[in-house]
Amino acid sequence: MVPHDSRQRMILHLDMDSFYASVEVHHQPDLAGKPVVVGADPKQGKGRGVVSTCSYEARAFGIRSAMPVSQAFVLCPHAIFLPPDFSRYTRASAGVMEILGSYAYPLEQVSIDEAFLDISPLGNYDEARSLAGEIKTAVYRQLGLSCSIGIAPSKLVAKIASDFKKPDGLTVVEPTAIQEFLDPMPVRKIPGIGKKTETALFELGIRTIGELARYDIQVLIGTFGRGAVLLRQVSMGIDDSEVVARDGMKSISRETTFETDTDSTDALLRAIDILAEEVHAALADEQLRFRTLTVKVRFHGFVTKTKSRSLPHYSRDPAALRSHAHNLFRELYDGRKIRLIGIRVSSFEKSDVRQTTLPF
Ligand code: TTP
Ligand code: MG
Repeated sequence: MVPHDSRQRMILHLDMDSFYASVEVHHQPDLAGKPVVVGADPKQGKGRGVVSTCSYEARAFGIRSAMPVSQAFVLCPHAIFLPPDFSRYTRASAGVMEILGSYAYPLEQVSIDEAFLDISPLGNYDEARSLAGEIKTAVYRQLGLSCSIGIAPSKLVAKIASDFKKPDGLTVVEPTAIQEFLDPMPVRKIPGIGKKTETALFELGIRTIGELARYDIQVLIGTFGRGAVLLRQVSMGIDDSEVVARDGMKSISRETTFETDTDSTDALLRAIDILAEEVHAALADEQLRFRTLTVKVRFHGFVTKTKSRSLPHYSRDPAALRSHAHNLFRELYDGRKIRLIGIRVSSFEKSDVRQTTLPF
C-alpha cells in the first residue's frame, strides 16, 4: 500500500469578499464604490449594536466587523449604513455552494461565505489554478460577487492563502513554498490563535509564524504544555485534517442589542420571539432542522452568559423554537439589566421541505 502522503493533497478554500456588503451592493448597484456598512442602525452615532461587515471602501476608513456601529459612524459618518437582510445572504450563499458543489469534489461548507474543496484528484497545481479561475468567473457571472481563493496542501494553509490577497485574490502555495509563505506573517494569521495565545507568544518574543516555527520547543512546552506540539505543527503549515463533506453550516444565530439596557421580562421575551422568527426563516431558507438551541445574554457591564439544550428530536417548528428559547432564558436570567440577547441553533440535519413541524 502506498502510504498516505499529506503533501500530495490539494485543498481549495474559497471565501467571499465583504460578503453581506457585496450582496447589498449587487442588489443596489448605485452603491458600488461607496463605503457600505451592514449592521445595526448607527442612529447618528448613538446606535448600540455592532458592524456585521463593510465594503472595502469602508475598511479604508478603519471600519471592521464586530466594531461598535457608533465607532464606525465616527470613522465615516457619510457611509451608507444598511440593516442586514439574512435571507438575501443565505440565498447568495446557497448559490455559491451550488457552484462549488457542481465540481463533484468533496465540499465542506464552514460558514455562510466559505468552503473547502478537496481537489487532490486534479493532480497538479496548474490544473488547480485554472479550476480556481473558473470558479471565480462562475461566481462573478452567476451571482455578481467576487471571492478569494487559496490553494495549498492543507486546509490550514489554504485558508491562510485565501485571505492573503483579498479582495478578488487567488493564492497558490505549493508544498515547497509553505514555510517561505508563512514565515513573515503575524502569528494571529493562524486560524485558532486568538488574543490570549498571541499575548503569550508575544511574551516569549514571538511575533511571526517563522519565529514560532524556529523557537526552542522545550520552552514552548514549558509555556503551552501539550499545545506546544500543535503550535509548532501549525507554524510549519502541517495539518492533516480532512475535508469533511457535509451540507450546510454549523450554526445559525441572531442577536440584538437594546437601545437601553433592560430588565423588562416582557421586552426580553418579545425580543426572543423576533429573533426566533428570524432564525426560523433562515432554517426554512436552508431547509435545515436543528437539535441544539442556545440562548445568550450580555448583561450591563459586558458579562455574557449562555445556556444550551439539545432536544430529543430535530425540529424547525417555530412555536417550539420560541418556547424552548423562553425556557432557556428563564433558567438563565437573574433579573439584572440586559444589554444584548441572542439565540443560536446548531446540530443540523437536512429537512424535508414539506415537513414544517415535528412533535417534541
Ligand atoms: P467574513 O468572511 O469574516 O468577512 P467578509 O466576507 O465580510 O469580508 P472578507 O472575507 O472579505 O474579509 O465573514 C462573512 C460574513 O459573516 C460577513 O460578510 C458578515 C458576517 N459576519 C458577522 O456578521 N460578524 C462578524 O463579526 C464577522 C467576522 C462576520
Ligand atoms: Mg468573507
